Amino acid sequence: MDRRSFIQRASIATGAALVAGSRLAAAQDHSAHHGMHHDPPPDAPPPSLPARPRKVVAPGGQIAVVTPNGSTLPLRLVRGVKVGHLVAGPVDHEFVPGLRALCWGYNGATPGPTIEAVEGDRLRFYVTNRLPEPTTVHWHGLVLPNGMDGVSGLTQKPIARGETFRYEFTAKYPGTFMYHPHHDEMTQIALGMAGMFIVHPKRPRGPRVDRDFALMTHEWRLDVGARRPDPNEMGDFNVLTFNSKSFPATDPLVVGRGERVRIRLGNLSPMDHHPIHLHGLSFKVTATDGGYVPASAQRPETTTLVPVGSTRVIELVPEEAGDWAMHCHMTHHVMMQMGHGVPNLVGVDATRLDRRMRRVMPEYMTMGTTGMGGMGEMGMPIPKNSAPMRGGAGPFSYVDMGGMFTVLKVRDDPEKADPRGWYEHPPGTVARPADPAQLRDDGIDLAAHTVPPKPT
Ligand SMILES: [Cu+2]
Repeated sequence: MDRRSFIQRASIATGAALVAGSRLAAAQDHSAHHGMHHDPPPDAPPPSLPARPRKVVAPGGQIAVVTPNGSTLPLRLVRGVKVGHLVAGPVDHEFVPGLRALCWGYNGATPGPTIEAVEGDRLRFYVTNRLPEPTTVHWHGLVLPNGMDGVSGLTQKPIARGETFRYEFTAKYPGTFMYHPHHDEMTQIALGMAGMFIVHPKRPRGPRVDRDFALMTHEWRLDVGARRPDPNEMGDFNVLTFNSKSFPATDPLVVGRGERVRIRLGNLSPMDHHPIHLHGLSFKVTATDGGYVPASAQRPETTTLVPVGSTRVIELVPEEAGDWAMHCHMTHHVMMQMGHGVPNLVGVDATRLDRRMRRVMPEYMTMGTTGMGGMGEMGMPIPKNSAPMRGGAGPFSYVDMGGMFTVLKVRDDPEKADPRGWYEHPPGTVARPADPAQLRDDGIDLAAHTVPPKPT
């Protein structure tokens, strides 16, 4: 066994022996320089966000919904009926560069394409099953004839492997809905079968929006090195996603300062509710999958809980330009595979252990004793097909969050903005090391706050 594979095994098998060599020190030194650069990380996928997502799709000038990292289902008008085709089947999916898995989805993607219709539309969906087991499609939140509700055994026969079923109904009410299987849902939803279903109102409700996005939260259990998510997991999910992508692979949401922005959040995670938090502004929840929230009942919020099996529609008008974090506020939901199952070493004195280990491995160093910031960036060897604990390159240093994390990029001229570029801060508007003279001037006495003695 060479040293590299020993390091890998040591860090995976024991968790405690999180090992890094001289490269660690180099990485830490490097991150200490808070230099600005505006290059995208070398392995960042090109964002699929169109520069001007303002195709009008409904009366009253209502614009098309953008699904970051995703797509919209094409609908063909055939004799007054809008016809779409969903193909349920396996998907070789990339969560983030370096981490792929065999998932299930619709039309070769997870989540499936967003369905976009207008109130009153007659809709016909063909569903072809290319999964190894039967499936159905349930149109979550829509009011329709009972036999179109897609509950296997209760309202229809399951769609056998190789079969194509026809669903047909009228989009009676506008709203932000979802679709998913109702046959072996534990397996099929856990493997990625879910999608958004948006019905625009015939007459616009509330102020017209300039941007409209759809984001599905999801969580997965994908053991390090495994190729298939585990649908039996009930608690410890280690891949967290927006539209089945983890940061830094999540497409940013590029919007204009002062524009009215709508974000439609959906949650078909197996087990968890996600408190989705936006920085730098407050928003209102204007609708759920049950309908519109009356203006008199809309509270200002900075975080909204999106429970499993529901949607929350938020509207906001950002007033400050910048790169604003948008993420699940569960701290373990902005963390990836390698951060799970690690023993707690915070505050542990590992001096003796390090001394003994260095007899066999000169570069050994126990990690995690002073906290775990920066663990994603250390260049620690990680196993094939796995993701670091968290994070990706940012304009100042490594961003210590991954998973269910994306960036709301508020720009003065969003049409010209490079979705991969970072915000250029006006001079003097970035937090920086304090100036000793100013500290004195402001009456801050650092000597008054002594550091407690090191525990022995
Ligand atoms: Cu969460």
